[in-house]
Amino acid sequence: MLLRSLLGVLPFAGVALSQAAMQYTDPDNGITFWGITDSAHSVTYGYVFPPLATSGANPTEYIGEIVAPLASQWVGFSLSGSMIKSLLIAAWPNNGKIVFTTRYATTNVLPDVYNGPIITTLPSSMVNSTHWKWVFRCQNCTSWEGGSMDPGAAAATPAWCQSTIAVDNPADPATSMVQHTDFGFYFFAFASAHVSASVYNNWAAGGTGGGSTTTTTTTTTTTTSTAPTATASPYDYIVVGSGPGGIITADRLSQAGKSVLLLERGGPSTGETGGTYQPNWAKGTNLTKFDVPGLFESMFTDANDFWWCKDITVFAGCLVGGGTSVNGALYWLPSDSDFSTSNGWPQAWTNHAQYTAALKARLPSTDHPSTDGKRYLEETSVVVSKLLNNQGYRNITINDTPDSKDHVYGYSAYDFIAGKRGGPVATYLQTAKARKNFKLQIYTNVLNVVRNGSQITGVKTNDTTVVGGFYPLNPNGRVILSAGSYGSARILFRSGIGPTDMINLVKSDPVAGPNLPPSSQWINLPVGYNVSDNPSINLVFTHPSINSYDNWANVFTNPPAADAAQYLASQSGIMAQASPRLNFWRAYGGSDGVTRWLQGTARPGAASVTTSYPYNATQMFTITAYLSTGIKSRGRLGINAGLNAVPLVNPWLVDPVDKSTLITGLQDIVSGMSAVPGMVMITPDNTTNIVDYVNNYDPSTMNSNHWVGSNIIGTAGKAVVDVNTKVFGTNNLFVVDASIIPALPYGNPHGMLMSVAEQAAAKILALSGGP
Ligand SMILES: Cc1cc2nc3c(=O)[nH]c(=O)nc-3n(C[C@H](O)[C@H](O)[C@H](O)COP(=O)(O)OP(=O)(O)OC[C@H]3O[C@@H](n4cnc5c(N)ncnc54)[C@H](O)[C@@H]3O)c2cc1C
Ligand SMILES: *[C@@H]1O[C@H](CO)[C@@H](O)[C@H](O)[C@H]1NC(C)=O
Ligand SMILES: *[C@@H]1O[C@H](CO)[C@@H](O)[C@H](O)[C@H]1NC(C)=O
Ligand SMILES: *[C@@H]1O[C@H](CO)[C@@H](O)[C@H](O)[C@H]1NC(C)=O
Ligand SMILES: *[C@@H]1O[C@H](CO)[C@@H](O)[C@H](O)[C@H]1NC(C)=O
Ligand SMILES: *[C@@H]1O[C@H](CO)[C@@H](O)[C@H](O)[C@H]1NC(C)=O
Ligand SMILES: *[C@@H]1O[C@H](CO)[C@@H](O)[C@H](O)[C@H]1NC(C)=O
Ligand SMILES: *[C@@H]1O[C@H](CO)[C@@H](O)[C@H](O)[C@H]1NC(C)=O
Ligand SMILES: *[C@@H]1O[C@H](CO)[C@@H](O)[C@H](O)[C@H]1NC(C)=O
Ligand SMILES: CC(=O)N[C@H]1CO[C@H](CO)[C@@H](O)[C@@H]1O
Repeated sequence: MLLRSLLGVLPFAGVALSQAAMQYTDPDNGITFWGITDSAHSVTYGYVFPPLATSGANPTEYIGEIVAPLASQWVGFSLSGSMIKSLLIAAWPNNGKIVFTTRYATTNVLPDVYNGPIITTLPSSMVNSTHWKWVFRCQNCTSWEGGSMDPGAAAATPAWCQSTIAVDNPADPATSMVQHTDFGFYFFAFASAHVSASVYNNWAAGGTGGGSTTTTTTTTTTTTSTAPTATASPYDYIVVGSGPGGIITADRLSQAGKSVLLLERGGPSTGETGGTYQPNWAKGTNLTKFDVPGLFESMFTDANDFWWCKDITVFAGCLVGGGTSVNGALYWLPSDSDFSTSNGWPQAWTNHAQYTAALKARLPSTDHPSTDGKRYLEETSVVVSKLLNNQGYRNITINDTPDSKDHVYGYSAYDFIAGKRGGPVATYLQTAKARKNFKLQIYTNVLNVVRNGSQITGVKTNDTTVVGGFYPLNPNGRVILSAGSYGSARILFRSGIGPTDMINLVKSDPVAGPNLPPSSQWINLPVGYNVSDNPSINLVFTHPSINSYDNWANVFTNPPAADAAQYLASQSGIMAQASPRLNFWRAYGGSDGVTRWLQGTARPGAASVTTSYPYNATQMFTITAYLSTGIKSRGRLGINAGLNAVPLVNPWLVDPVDKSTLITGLQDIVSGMSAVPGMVMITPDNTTNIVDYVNNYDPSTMNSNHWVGSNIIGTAGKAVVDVNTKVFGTNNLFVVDASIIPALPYGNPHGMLMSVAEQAAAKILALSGGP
């Protein structure tokens, strides 16, 4: 990445210091920092250090935070006070998460990305409707090439810098950026900003509060808070997480007469669940952001994005419905291939027909979601169908023949119902809620399962109204984890189940560590390995017939008045559908003898465009090409020291034939362009060929949010759950969510996952020894 300009060389001499670092406690995380809030931009810069060494070298780390109003597009600092030959750290918000960069400049141009510091973003980092906050641990951060800062200094002058101009590519830590728009210095006695090792280590591991402010202070206050005395009622089944896996399982178990507690860490989503977050234009109705299909693209551009799990570094929905309350709702009934042994399934799972039929009966699909039966904004499907007709594709109704996935295209299908988001929340959750033996409890975060060896006795939650936050099971009761590919893996680590390196991170955490069972009871399973996600690459085009719908930019704040009115009146029109319009599939034989499938999704608008030529944004549309069934690449997910869930090894295009197949697929797509007069590719444009485009594609934007495999189903020694979805080495712990799926299906996975949940619930009920 080329840097457009530099952070700048700050003149140091002669600057009058108007502020001095003071001690304050951040109310959100309870961490005691020393720092300032600059008077010009109201940006807070805080730091706290571990104790100085009594002999030998001082620790080389600290915890810092930047709290900035959204007007500050990016903020940086230099603890040495110099901008050249010094460690520069900058951060900015992007899609509800914080992106940070470490830089170093030797001259007054081009601060390069600098390697060496080990930075961990801590869980209290967040973005809300007014501010962004980055709380981080910075290790190996007190010295750098040719310089250092002294954490024992009695007088130092760190610098801050701030910009009202966004970095060029906010998703990319290595992005170019123009020079800061303002900067300043202040006085800081680093020597006073230290806390005890235990307090520091707690905060550094993501813990909150509980800090004495200096190493010399001892706390003698007695606690006056009253501990809860109520004990939670036991249940036959405790299901953790109300995503599609959890909702369907909980519904079927409660239908069978079992008492079921469904615990969800997030809050309401659609109006039906009590959700109230809605655009102004829908005020006075029960239609929320999560109900209106046309608001899908605005999930990624809303500053108040409370629905994303803030402690998972990829997109994951933390609200009732999980991913199905925020996703594009593309809904493909599973094929036989999706459940085949060649796709990793045990033989006992291959006969999925009755479960898929049960799903279809509860949750039909539609490729014309508008309640008037008409299709809207279909210019993109017309153009792309012309492109594909020329290449031997057939036009089908996709969910009529789920096994047809080679050289076919059709209108995008969804599980929208009556012009609104449908999915498991609108169907299965409603039947469950009508039963007396079912309870959904929201805003309850499950921390770990509580177990005595292989026997699970219940779950520990953050609920402070019951003793120990503990929810017990009935005798023979069972726990089912449905917290998603990242969430369920983390609960397993925190319960002493998984690879030893992950459990040791939990052990080091002052809050979570003590809840682990003794190491003699740890269960070593490949939790987090084997993860797969579709690699996806966008091609952006223009065509004179396209209406990009203003790239969906104003759908939440100010959509075309007629479209909003039509939707409010009858849930019809453009707002009754998410952005995709056409989907297509093609099979590719690989040089390694393996067949891989390519899925295309076409939609008006584009997430980003890179071209040096002028183009007409009103006419742009995107084809996303995903590689699905057959890919060999696998990654690994896990947790970091702050217990945030993170990808540890990226799963995209690791296998060379995956990569060459996707390149061939992209080349095929564009090869037919001459048959469509007026169609121009603007990303990549004609200065970049497809091979270079793929080679230089930012991996973080290859993510399709279709993570599977972290708790892979299979045989003992190779997998995490057995043929009944029971976690190996336990008597009564199960996982039912996307994490058990052994390999990606042909298309976006939630349709297939819901059939998995139907089948899993049947197998769990049939398994002896339960309640
Ligand atoms: C932005 C985006 C777009 C997508 N688009 C599509 C699409 O168009 N079509 C498609 O088929 N798929 C799509 N997907 C993927 C699909 O949504 C997921 O595969 C699916 O939601 C996974 O379901 P799940 O049950 O495994 O977990 P999730 O849906 O992730 O649900 C997990 C639930 O558990 C809760 N939870 C997590 N941890 C805890 C805890 N410790 N205690 C209590 N509760 C907890 C969460 O809050 C959440 O409600 C998309 C995903 C994303 C993120
Ligand atoms: C610490 O950072 C320096 C660069 O400043 C780097 O050379 C060194 O390898 C890093 N040390 C560790 C242990 O990461
Ligand atoms: C956003 O977070 C900041 C920092 O914690 C806080 O001061 C502010 O009140 C929050 N705003 C809202 C709307 O919650
Ligand atoms: C909204 O939902 C509530 C509760 O289901 C219902 O009583 C009310 O009539 C609904 N309002 C509208 C405008 O649909
Ligand atoms: C597919 O064929 C049907 C029937 O002829 C037609 O109505 C539809 O528009 C075609 N689909 C596309 C995307 O062109
Ligand atoms: C438990 O965690 C959830 C999700 O983070 C949160 O909304 C809730 O307020 C927490 N409850 C308590 C008592 O802290
Ligand atoms: C744990 O299980 C063992 C046998 O499996 C039993 O002897 C012991 O009493 C149990 N401990 C508790 C605290 O329940
Ligand atoms: C851009 O495209 C739109 C829609 O085709 C058209 O109305 C408009 O005139 C075009 N603008 C330019 C500058 O060509
Ligand atoms: C590349 O595209 C630009 C913009 O569409 C066009 O002006 C130019 O002629 C093209 N060059 C070649 C070599 O096709
Ligand atoms: C079923 C399966 O493919 N399991 C693999 C998961 O990953 C581990 C570690 O790479 C392998 O050993 C397993 O075979």
